[in-house]
Amino acid sequence: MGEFVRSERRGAVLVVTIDRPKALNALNLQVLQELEAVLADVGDARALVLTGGGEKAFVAGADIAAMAELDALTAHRFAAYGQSVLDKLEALPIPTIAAVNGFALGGGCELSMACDMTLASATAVFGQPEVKLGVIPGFGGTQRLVRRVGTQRARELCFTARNVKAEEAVAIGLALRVVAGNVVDEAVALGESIAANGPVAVQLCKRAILDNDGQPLGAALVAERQLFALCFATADQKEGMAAFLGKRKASFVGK
Ligand code: DAK
Repeated sequence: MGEFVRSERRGAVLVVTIDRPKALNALNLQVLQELEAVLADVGDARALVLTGGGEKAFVAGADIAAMAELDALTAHRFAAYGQSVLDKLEALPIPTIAAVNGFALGGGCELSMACDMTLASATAVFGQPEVKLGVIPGFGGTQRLVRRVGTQRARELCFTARNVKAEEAVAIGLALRVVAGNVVDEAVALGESIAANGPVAVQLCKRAILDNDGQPLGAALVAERQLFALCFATADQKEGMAAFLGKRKASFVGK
């Protein structure tokens, strides 16, 4: 367990909390390193929920005090490392859910977009305010934001640096839905509902969607049918179909 990043199992779901409330959970090098270490060992969890500690923030961005010390070379290294950690999060085999419980600004918004889905509390605020600081998004914001909300909206959000509240975040596709109650509980419930399905099939769905983003349809469909065929090499496919035909609940083993 790190100083700023902790994880706990809730059933089949691993809940990872970035907990540095004095700086509204801002991402410095140590936070990124601790997050990378947690991502490297998710055990047999079937879904991961990522959230922020404290009442106010998911993550209020990259650490501005730390960034203020960078030169061009160290800024490039910091961005490359941050991008690599977010890439690992995005490529995690199991589904990931960002439970956004307050400010998700700059690197925090980018972190939420590296997750498969985002649930927003009523107090969630998203945005890419980097241009107010004289920099551009450095952890993938100019790229993943386009994929989530489209080119025109991404341009508007990056150029204006304006904040986006929870309802609007849902309307533009930045979040899946607004949660009235506890957003982490709701994210865990979503993770548990996913965990009830065939784990290999869920993981291959993720692969099919992620690996083929932006590919021509023909090539993507070739990849999809290869992954579909792969399912037939698993015990879970046999169990899932036998359970349906036997009118009973499937018991998946993840193989
Ligand atoms: N970094 C460091 N400290 C932060 C922080 C941050 N991003 N956000 C908040 N804090 C600290 C505040 O300094 C304050 O510390 P103390 O003064 O108490 O010591 C404490 O958290 C509480 O914050 P506030 O007092 O400001 O709280 P408020 O409720 O008044 O305001 C706020 C909340 C979220 C609106 C405000 O804190 C705020 O505007 N924060 C900054 C948000 C922001 O601009 N985030 C984007 C950061 S830029 C790159 C790599 C990465 C990136 C860019 C380039 N390369 C290397 C190329 C990414 C950039 C970003 O993420």
